[in-house]
Amino acid sequence: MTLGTRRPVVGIIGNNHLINDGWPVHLGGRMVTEAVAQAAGCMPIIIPSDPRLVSIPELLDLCDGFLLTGGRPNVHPEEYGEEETPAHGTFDRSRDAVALPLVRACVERGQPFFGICRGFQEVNVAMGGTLYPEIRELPGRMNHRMPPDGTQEEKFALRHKVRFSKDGPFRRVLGAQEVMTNTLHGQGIKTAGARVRIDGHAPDGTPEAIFIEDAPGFTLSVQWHPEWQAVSDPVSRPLFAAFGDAVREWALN
Ligand SMILES: [Mn+2]
Repeated sequence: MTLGTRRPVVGIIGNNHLINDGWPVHLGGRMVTEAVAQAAGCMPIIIPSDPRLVSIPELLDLCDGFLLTGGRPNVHPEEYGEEETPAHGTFDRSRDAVALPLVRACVERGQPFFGICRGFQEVNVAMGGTLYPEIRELPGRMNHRMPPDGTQEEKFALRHKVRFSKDGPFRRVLGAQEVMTNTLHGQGIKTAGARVRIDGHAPDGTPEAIFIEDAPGFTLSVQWHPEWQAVSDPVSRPLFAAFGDAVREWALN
């Protein structure tokens, strides 16, 4: 099969938000759409993450791959069998209801997805893993959250190392054992889900890079934000390029 004039389609699973004092919108950041188009070479479309509006079979059919974005709302702890507390922050139950079954379906089919930040946490929860609501409160952990003040450059500055395992896919894709990344997350993986392999850690032991063991498709997901300067950053670019290659391959088969 050929794709004709269109590029492979990446469905962007973003968040439901209220803007302008209560105006409800489906949101996908421009950094992400630009990264998909310019660094992965695919056509970005923003999916309304609401199970009343879209079904999983339709999404799998319409899109060649999926990008699960970061976002302020966290995966609801009920999804991993824990009670809601104030530390868990805000939620997006509609997104949970789309993203979690979508990840499981993609793993099963070998359809590519790339999880970023909340998306990374979502992949873990979809596979049965759990999260810490606030990792900076754990002994020995650094603060991985976004600096509260400063310019966008300062917020997305490279702030910690991530070290990959010797024989894992991240080292293969990036050609490096260790890289520097930004860090803008409050939550982190507590226990890894079934087949979730932690392939990279921050120096304080926080999981930063995962993939799904024995999954037929692209499943790499990261706790940091590679969409920041995706075209020029030496770590972001190969990740998006590898994702784009996987989506192209899926689209052609
Ligand atoms: Mn981090």
